[in-house]
Amino acid sequence: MKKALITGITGQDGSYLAEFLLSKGYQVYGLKRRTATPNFENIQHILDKIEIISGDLLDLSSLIEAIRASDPDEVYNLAAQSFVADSWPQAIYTGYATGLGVTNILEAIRLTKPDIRFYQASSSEMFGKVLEIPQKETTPFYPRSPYAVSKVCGHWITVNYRESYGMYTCSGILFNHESPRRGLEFVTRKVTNGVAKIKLGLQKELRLGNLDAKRDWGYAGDYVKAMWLMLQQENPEDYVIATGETHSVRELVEIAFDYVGLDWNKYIVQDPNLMRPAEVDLLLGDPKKAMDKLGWKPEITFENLIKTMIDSDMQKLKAKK
Ligand code: NAP
Ligand code: G4F
Repeated sequence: MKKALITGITGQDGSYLAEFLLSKGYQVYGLKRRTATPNFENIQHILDKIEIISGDLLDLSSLIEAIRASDPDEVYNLAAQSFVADSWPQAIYTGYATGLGVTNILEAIRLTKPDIRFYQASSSEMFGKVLEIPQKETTPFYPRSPYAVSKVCGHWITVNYRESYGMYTCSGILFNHESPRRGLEFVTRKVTNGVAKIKLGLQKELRLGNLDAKRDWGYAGDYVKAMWLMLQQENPEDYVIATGETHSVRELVEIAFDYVGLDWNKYIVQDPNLMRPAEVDLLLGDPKKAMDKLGWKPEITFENLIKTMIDSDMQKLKAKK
């Protein structure tokens, strides 16, 4: 039985990856930092099938202990301060967690079990003010937020440990991926939850920032399969994972309000406080390498993804009511 350690197991991707690895027969361990209130919502349904290990990406000793305790074949580093907007007011913390945290986990692996196969959650945010359309593995980075700068650090240290020590380390450069488990602060979930609340009479308006920004949005359940596939190859390499389609926030809003039969113009309020100090205007990925080498492809369309998220938010809100 293969063993995997997932950092960030309570997050969106961690929960889908844990489910996927369990379905492949893995023994799954999840690193969980201490929080004052419980946040097991995404993994509640599989808690009896996985083992939780206490630890924090900022605490090297806890990472070494986590690797000793789980003795994994594969480590998936998904933990991060992942909300771009908060990376300006928390630039230093983001640098520690999202950037230096990657060096911590790589050091823990190098010192304990260097033949572990390692996955790093790199991000399309690294392309930032894009230097090429569409973006692929060879496109240079131009990060536009403290988050993206930290991810570039995490990305290159992953490449560096591969080249310096011959370790099996891969980065997946994942474009935005969403699901009903997406945090409420990210724009897709903010919109689907807001639309559901408006439809149910629980909210009167939805305040958003930049409606012109474009993203290549996919489904998280599809993307975790690519993470696993990267670690099953003969040689470690980096891959872009994307749908190859881009949509604006305005299109997202239109699709969402249309689905519940409402006119979005009546409810959307543009709020200057939600504009970012530096924006990433357009992301569009080219997943050709992943399709050719990994045999990976996205399964769910953008429109269906948004509809599924609205259905799920409706259900949750009705259950609460
Ligand atoms: P998420 O829902 O925000 O989950 C982040 C996870 O990291 C949570 O489990 C969180 O734990 C944990 N974490 C944060 N700081 C930690 C620390 N210091 N020590 C240990 N754990 C810590 O993020 P996601 O959407 O699943 O994304 C997973 C990873 O992929 C992240 O690295 C993100 O930056 C990257 N990424 C995401 C996307 C996307 O579109 N979703 C695209 C590209 C890359 P708590 O529950 O305690 O907060
Ligand atoms: O949903 P977002 O906050 O995601 P963003 O910034 O693209 O980052 C996500 O994807 C990255 C991959 O490219 C990940 F690395 C990262 O961890 C995270 O998962 O914002 C998307 C767009 C932005 O252009 C933002 O300015 O939506 C725009 N937007 C407009 N109004 C808004 C809002 N974003 C948020 N969160 N909230 C708004 O009210």
